[in-house]
Amino acid sequence: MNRPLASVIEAIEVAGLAYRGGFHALATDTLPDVRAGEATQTVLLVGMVGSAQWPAFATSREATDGAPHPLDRWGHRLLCELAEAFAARALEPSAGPPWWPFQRWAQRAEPLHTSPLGLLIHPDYGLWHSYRGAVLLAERLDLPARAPGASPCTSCVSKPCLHGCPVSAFEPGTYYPDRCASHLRSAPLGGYRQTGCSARLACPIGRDYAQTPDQAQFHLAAFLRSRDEENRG
Ligand code: B12
Repeated sequence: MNRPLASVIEAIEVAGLAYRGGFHALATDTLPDVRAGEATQTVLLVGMVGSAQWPAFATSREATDGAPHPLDRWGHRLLCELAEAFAARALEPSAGPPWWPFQRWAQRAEPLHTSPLGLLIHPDYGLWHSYRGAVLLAERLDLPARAPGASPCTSCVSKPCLHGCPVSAFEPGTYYPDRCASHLRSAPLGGYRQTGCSARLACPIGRDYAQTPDQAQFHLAAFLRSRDEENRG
């Protein structure tokens, strides 16, 4: 069976996620098989873009049940439903360490480049996009050829992202998450906690896709919890 890509994209969007491109597996990828004896041929990425998928998550049972990691659990449920519908295998970005190389895969699926912040930048969505999973198919879908494009960061001379952080949590090639976390903890409620990461907000690309205030607050709170978990070991 070789289903048309359009029907796959439609199913992903109906499920409540964004289609984030796909690529054909290479022997060097060492991807797991879809099932015993059925090698992975196509990898499709699914995720979130701007605040488009946010209301579906914010009103989901996972967002309101009070249990930990609501976004991961919501994404997991949707991804498992998609995998079942496509007879596919699902891989998740939060499963690790070791982590699946989602940022490397993403650059094969869409015209993305590594920004000075380490996050991948998209020509339209800027820094405001993320991944909820990869769908591994045993069939080789017809994927459109992807035109390579220059990184918007190359022509960005002033690099406001690198000057946007008040505690220099980003230096070229390195990210210091604990500098960010201690600053957020000392900041009064409101400010960054209301609007989100000032380094990301300083980027001129994709501003229309910036997170809504409740989305930004959710992610900053989740980031602080993840630092606590990491530092507790
Ligand atoms: C561990 C992790 C973190 C750690 C450490 C991140 C770090 N920069 O050191 C912590 C918890 C601090 C963190 C924070 C955040 N993260 Co994070 N994180 C991950 C995770 C789970 C694993 C990354 C990893 O180590 N991969 C292993 C290597 C082998 O994978 P790889 O794809 O081959 O690696 C490439 C990248 O690492 C990239 N790279 C990463 N950082 C940098 C920095 C520089 C300067 C360069 C040149 C390259 C580079 O280069 C590699 C080769 O291409 C990924 C999910 C995933 N599975 O990838 C999310 C992920 C990278 N994080 C993501 C996000 C959104 C964030 C936060 C914004 C979340 C938040 N709201 O706080 C922050 C900001 C992080 C930042 N600026 O880098 C997104 C990035 C999406 C995007 N647009 O690129 C991912 C993909 C998760 C997702 N669900 O979409 N994260």
